[in-house]
Amino acid sequence: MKIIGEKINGTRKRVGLAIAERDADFIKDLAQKQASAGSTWLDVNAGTHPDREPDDLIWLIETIQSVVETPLSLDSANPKALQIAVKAVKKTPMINSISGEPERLANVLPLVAEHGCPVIALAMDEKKIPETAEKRFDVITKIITATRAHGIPDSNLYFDPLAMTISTNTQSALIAFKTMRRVREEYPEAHLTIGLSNISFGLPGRSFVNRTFLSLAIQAGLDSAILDPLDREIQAAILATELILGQDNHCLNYIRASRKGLFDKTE
Ligand code: THG
Repeated sequence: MKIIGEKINGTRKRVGLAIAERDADFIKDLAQKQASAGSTWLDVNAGTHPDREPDDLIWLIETIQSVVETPLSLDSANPKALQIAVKAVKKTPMINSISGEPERLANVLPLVAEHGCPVIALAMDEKKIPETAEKRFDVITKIITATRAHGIPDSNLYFDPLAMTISTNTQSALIAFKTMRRVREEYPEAHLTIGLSNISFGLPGRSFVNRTFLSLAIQAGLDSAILDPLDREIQAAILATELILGQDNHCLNYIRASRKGLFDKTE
């Protein structure tokens, strides 16, 4: 399971403030903690000001890269910001994200192909999220036709089936799982990812919902996720799920985490 650390996101209040005030120490600390917690990529989202996004993104990238070597996941819907950001990174970044929207595909796929980037593709069109797994899969097929035409290998694709909140549609998780299983069958080289915390929005006891969803999603084929890597209970749930599903040879990862104190009580 590859983790994309979610914490450097300008839509979070404290991070938005740090970006506005150019509080480098706060961002560096988030970068170091998430890197030590085993993130494969650190998501970098500058927030919601389109006019300031390119400058904010560059400052974030340079600040993060001054303390960690972990590759970044450039989280922006703006192709121009992505183009500028790709030039500022030291290591090949993940692009988060494309969708079935023709304009976004046309603008971003050349960049992805040229730099050999892994890329997250949302199972949605021009800002519309299909209601059924079948229709989400159709969007995914449309995307993969376009990525293949640009010479992008399926193994660089991370499809995000989109976890809509269960409180507004009780079938949301099932739709995501069904989409994932279909991708696993039809495009076995492609990967799957998901933004974990959406699923529980508006519900009490969110962490229980998130963790249980994550375990079931791993069984449906999820092999990466955008989540809080500093959450020990999420980390423990991932390790226990992989252990149970026979994905942890000789139980090594599970036992190693135990030796490092992951299951120790903190108080
Ligand atoms: N798919 C893809 N990319 C994404 C998402 C997705 N990027 C953004 C988002 N969704 C994932 N990132 C975050 C980052 C932080 C938080 C949630 C998702 C977060 N949320 C707090 C919470 O849920 O309680 C509230 C905010 C706060 O702490 O201030 O921290 O789905 N491809």
